[in-house]
Amino acid sequence: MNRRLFIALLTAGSAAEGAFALRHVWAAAPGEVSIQASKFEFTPETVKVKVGQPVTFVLTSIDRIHGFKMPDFGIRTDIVPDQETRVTITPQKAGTFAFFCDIFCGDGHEDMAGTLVVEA
Ligand SMILES: [Cu+2]
Repeated sequence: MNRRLFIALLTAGSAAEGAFALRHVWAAAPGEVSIQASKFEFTPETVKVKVGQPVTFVLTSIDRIHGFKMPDFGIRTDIVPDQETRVTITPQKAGTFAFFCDIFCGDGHEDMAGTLVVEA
């Protein structure tokens, strides 16, 4: 096999894996919300939940250790690559609440934030 063909096959292979990984990230069970951390964002950035209904955030990172802090709910945890971190809350009041990365992860770190919208 010549070198160029080999590289093309490698590229095709990793693109297919990427698509699978993306599907996997979003395949959350009922009551679960997957949030993926990467430099320098959370995906999704806005998460909607209902008052009084328990919700488990399934946190993953695709590049390095990030933090996940949600001060209004007393939550802070690390998000470690190749690991799922689960945090469960039961929001008791409607409103808009911030979450953000609290581990310095590079030049865009200050913008690494998201919003939890709790609907009545
Ligand atoms: Cu950060």
